[in-house]
Amino acid sequence: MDKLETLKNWISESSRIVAFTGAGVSTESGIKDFRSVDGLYNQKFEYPPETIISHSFYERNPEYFFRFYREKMLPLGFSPNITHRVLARWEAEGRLQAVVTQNIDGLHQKAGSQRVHELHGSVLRNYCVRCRRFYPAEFIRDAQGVPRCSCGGIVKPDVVLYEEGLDQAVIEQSVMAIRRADLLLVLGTSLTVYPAAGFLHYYRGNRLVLINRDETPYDHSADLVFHQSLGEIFSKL
Ligand code: CNA
Repeated sequence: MDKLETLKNWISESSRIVAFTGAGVSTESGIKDFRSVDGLYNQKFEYPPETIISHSFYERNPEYFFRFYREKMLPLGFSPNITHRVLARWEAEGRLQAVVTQNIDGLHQKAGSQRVHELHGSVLRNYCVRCRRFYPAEFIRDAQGVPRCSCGGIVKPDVVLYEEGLDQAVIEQSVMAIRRADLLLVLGTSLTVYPAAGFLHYYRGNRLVLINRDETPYDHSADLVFHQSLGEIFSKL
């Protein structure tokens, strides 16, 4: 049986699918990832993205951080693609238990997914670091320089920066979903960012499917691997 047929069979036999997603799920919506040949890493900046969106860089140089963030990290006005939509459909059909995502773009929810665990937060939520007042993403986009609350505090995106810890409740929900999964789909992630990539180790089943254009360090431990574009595969599912 060919690989796609196997995948289709596994999907139809599953009722607790978990999708573990990364930036590659959103490239076909027009949002750049970090590591593809045309990703953010390969554009010319004074520092690599991971330096700029680290906690210490944000503390030292908030002006620069927000300039980069506004230009490159604030993906407003994009629409979900076929992969987001199929995952949402499977949840509505009772087949998919949860999406665990490293993405911060909110596109899974925009496609209709309800159980989405956002390991790295979301650009759609922003809070004043002093009074905790909430601000929408448009406020960050439209502000000049460092966005400030009416109380004077910096309005910080609810996004986990490098050097910052993940939210404990989100970790627990993600681990629980992955442990209980009968089929784990790992989609569009280079699996190089930790601790997120390590979550795969919580899976106990024997149907680990990896769909990613480039090779990943986990290819050898997957039960089925596709080095293809997600749109190509999901348009057939
Ligand atoms: P990454 O390290 O940039 O890897 C993305 C992977 O996706 C690469 O290995 C590509 O080969 C693959 N890929 C790209 N497009 C496709 C496609 N159409 N079909 C199949 N595979 C594809 O991204 P990760 O998510 O692994 O890295 C984690 C970082 C990136 C997280 O902290 C994210 O928050 C951060 N990020 C998020 C977004 C977003 O929210 N959309 C965008 C850019 C970076």
